[in-house]
Amino acid sequence: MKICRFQDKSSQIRVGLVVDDSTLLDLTPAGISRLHSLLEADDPLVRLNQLAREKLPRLALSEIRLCAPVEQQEVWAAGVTYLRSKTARMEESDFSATAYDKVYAAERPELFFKSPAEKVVATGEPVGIRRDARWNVPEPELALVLNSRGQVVGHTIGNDMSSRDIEGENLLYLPQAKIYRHSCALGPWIEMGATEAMAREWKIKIEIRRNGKNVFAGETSVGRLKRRFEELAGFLFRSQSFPHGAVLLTGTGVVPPDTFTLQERDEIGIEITGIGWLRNPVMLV
Ligand code: DO4
Ligand code: MG
Repeated sequence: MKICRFQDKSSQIRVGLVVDDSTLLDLTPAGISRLHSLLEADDPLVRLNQLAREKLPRLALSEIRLCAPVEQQEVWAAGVTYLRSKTARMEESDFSATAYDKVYAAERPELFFKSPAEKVVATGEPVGIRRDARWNVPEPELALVLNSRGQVVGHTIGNDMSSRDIEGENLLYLPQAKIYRHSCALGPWIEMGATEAMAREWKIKIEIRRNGKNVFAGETSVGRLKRRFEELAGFLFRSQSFPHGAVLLTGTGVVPPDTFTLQERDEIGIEITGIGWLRNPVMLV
């Protein structure tokens, strides 16, 4: 079952239950005005099944605007969790190469802060490439939606936009390579109820179009993620609390060739089978 945040014609942000490719149920008359109450429920699926049986207004997806599926959660990211990410990063960096090698194998994963909720962009909104970087890439990632108890209650699609030249120059520049305006996209909605075993069957696909032509396409499988979801969530919640819950990107397994960099007006499409599509144009920030 898929839940979303959306804006209707009145511009008010509401919560919806997506029923099929073209329709959602507006949960406002059932007293649900925030995702938080669903994510924190003892059994969100039981609650969603009850809501699905209620007589609620049906809206066409074509008539609403989807908002990023985050309210007050911090967005964090795991890194170097796929072999492909480790090798690409070891190639781009001279003196930091061993750091990537070590963290891939270490017990403790790499986790970094990515974005406050209010800076996350939704599907359809532009993601950014830094004007002081010359090598910019998208990172298509499965995102875990965690409640305040650290439980994985849903999944969404994330784009961890990154400046590879800045990161490659010096690993201490990682926050600048990763955190800037429009550097994090999430959406289109949250898929609820899939187990880790189910999610590991999903494919992550990306396509990038420029002037109407495909300039890069790649794919991986969530099954190639080296670490278990609970392991990543467990480390994130160590000596830390998230009263609003958190979103955790799980790392990229698709890296375009070294000759590729994003350009303004490129169109990025990321599909995770089992969730849907996250689509964003690119702008210079
Ligand atoms: O170590 C740098 C970041 C890694 C990352 O974002 C990823 O592997 O997805
Ligand atoms: Mg990443």
